[in-house]
Formats: sequence, structure tokens, C-alpha cells
Amino acid sequence: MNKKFLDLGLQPLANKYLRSYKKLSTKKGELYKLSVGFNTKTKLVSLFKKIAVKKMFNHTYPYKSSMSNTMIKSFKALSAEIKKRFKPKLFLEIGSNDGALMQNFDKQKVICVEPCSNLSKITRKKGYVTYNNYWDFNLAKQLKYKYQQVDVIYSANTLTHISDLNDVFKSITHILSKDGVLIIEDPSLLECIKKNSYDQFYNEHIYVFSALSVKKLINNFNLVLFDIEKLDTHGGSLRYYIKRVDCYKHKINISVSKQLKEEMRFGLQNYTTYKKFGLSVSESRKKLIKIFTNLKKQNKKIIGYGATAKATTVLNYCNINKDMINNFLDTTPDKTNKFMPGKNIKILKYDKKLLKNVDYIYLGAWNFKEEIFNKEKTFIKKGGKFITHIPYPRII
Ligand code: JHZ
Repeated sequence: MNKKFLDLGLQPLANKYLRSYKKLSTKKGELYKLSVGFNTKTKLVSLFKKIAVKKMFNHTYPYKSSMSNTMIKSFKALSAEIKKRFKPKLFLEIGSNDGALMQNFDKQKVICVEPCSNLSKITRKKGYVTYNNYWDFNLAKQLKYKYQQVDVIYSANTLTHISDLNDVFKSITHILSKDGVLIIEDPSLLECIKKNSYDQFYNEHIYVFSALSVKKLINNFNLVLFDIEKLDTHGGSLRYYIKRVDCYKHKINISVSKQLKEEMRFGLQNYTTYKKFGLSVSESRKKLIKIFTNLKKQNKKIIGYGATAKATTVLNYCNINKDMINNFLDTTPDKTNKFMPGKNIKILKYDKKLLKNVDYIYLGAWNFKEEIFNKEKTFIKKGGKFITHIPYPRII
């Protein structure tokens, strides 16, 4: 049973950046109710309202994985590890985005699957076999017919975006070789709760996975976890290594039981943990609004850094408008000169000069704090400060 623990109010689609500001309407389906629940049986945390995939992932999807050096580095290290550890003859990526990972692989040995045509065009242009499709059983059948089997399947920040998880894993097991490995990587629910990062919840993140829920889920498909890595990316992610139950090639690492125990100790199996989280989220909102209001009383200039999907949740939940944050800066071409979803705050193309008279930067991309601090040494030297809501609202 799915028990509600968080209500983030009316929200727009997190990655729908509009060219001009307009008030969005619930009637036209531009705003939806964002609330989150915990399934006491499956241990899955998921959104109540699921948006049609075509509305979210289409030819205008703006997010590009290669916009951050942190992600480029993380993918480079991972590709070296995959080649060394699993030596795949054929490698498949579900949700290959703009090829930030694939660019490290030999073109002959990989298959990209990407439903957003503006992104699939990029990897195709670079010479990678790319299927401009949603991941589903029809595609898996097509791939099986053509390639018979795949040794390694990888998917980062994608499976949690697909509503029908049964179809996802049925399709994966259809094409994965007998000793094949499935690697999935997504924000960690434990980290999300510990860091109070309620902004991990927006329309695209239908699920936020824990090791507990993944273990239960894959069990239905005769799959097991054999390794789990903790990552710093996206505010703390987990990389799950999965194999078939009857595959003895890969030993089960202690990391699996360690993660499961850690999650149990924290209480991720109990609804009360989520209820508590819900309460601290509303405390976080009060504190963040207070910080902005105080700074504005002092006429301080504040800009946002990183027009993230996460920031959409925060701005709309806390009702932060242009009177609080002048603009957002972002390096992504498809986001610039557009407006933060649901808010009248314009996104400008990142330029250091725009930080000149700024007193405070609100970290929309708080998950890249270190990368941003490194980039903005001059701003810091001149006395500039940052505002973040993670793990609690404060000025740093
Ligand atoms: P970032 C997206 O979420 C959406 P978002 C998606 N649903 C998902 O799951 C995660 O990604 C993985 C900019 N930036 O990665 C680039 C700068 O401008 O936190 C990006 O627009 N300058 C698929 O949007 C944004 O910040 C910089 O120096 O929450 C970062 O977005 C850096 C480092 C980033 O994901």
C-alpha cells in the first residue's frame, strides 16, 4: 500500500523551460499535484501522479549530462572499470543522453537507447548506433532479433523515470546474456532523506530507489545484487551491480549486505521515517524563505546558479519569485533565455561577468558545489556568499 508522506504542492514539469513567462494552469495540465508515497510492501518510494512520458521526454529535452566536469570524470572512470572488470563484447546504455558515457567506448561495441530525439541525434552524429526509443519490451524484442544478447547493460538516472518497472526488468532480462551484468545508477534514497533533499522529487523522478527496494524488485525477475558502490554524484547516488540468480561468475560482495543493513538501521523500511522526513521538509521551507526575506530586506542581490530540475521543485514549493532571485545562470544552451518552470525568473547564459554585483548565489546545482566553488574563486575572494538548502537552509 502506497502511504503518502510528502506534499510538494502544485508543480510544473521540471524540465519545461518556457521562452516567455506565463501563469501556468492546472486545467490545461501545466501544473500537477506533486505528492510522494512509501509502499510498505515493496519498499518503493514513488510519486502519486505519473505524467505521460511523451510530455516529459521528447525532442526538446534540455538536460545534457556532459554539462558538468564532475559527470564527465565519473563516466570516464566508470567506462575504464566496466572494460577492465567485465570486458563486454556488446554494451547497451538505456538513456544515453548526449553520449557523456558512450564517448569512452569503442563505437563498434555499443548500442545507445535514447527517447529524446534532440539527444539521440548527437550520439548518432558521433557515429554511435542509437535507437531513438523508449525502453520497453518491443524494443528489447527488436534488439534480441538483431543482436541476440548483450553482456553489459548500463543505465544512469533513467530507470527511475519509467513508470512500468515490471516492463523495464522484463525487457532487460529478455536481452541480457546468461552471465551478463546490469548496472544501474540513481540517487540514493538514504542520502536524499539524510540530506533533506526533497528536490529530488519532481515529475521525472517517478521513483527514488533504495537498495532495499531494488533488491525486492529484481527478485521478481530472478536477478540479484552482487555489488553496490556509493557515489558522490547527484547528491549521493548508488551504483547497483546486478546478475542473474543462476550466474556464478560474479561473487556477491559484502557491499550489498552493508548497504542493506545501513538502510535498515536508518529505518528505510518504516513509514515513520518518511513521515519525519515530511515534517523536516516543511521546516526547511520556512527557514529558506526566512533567509531570502532577510537578505532582500537588506537589498542584497541574489542570483541562482544551475537551472536544475531540482530547483524547479524548490522555487515552486517555497514560492520563490523574481523579487527574491534576479536570474539563474546556466551553461546549457537549451535552457538559456528561458524561464524557470512556473516562475518569472529568467535563465541567462553563464558568464562570469554577470556575477560582478552579486552578493549571494543560490545553489540550484548544490550537487556540484565543489565544482562551482572551484570555478568561482574570484566571487568568493570578493566576499560573495552562497545560499543552500542542503542539508538545511543556510549561508556559506
Ligand atoms: P543537475 C537532471 O536533473 C534531470 P537536474 C534528470 N531527471 C536527472 O535525473 C538528473 O539530471 C540526473 C548547470 N551547471 O545535473 C548544468 C552550470 O550551469 O544537477 C545543468 O543545467 N554550471 C535527467 O537538472 C545544471 O547546472 C556548472 O558549473 O537537477 C545541473 O543539473 C555546473 C556544474 C552545472 O540535474
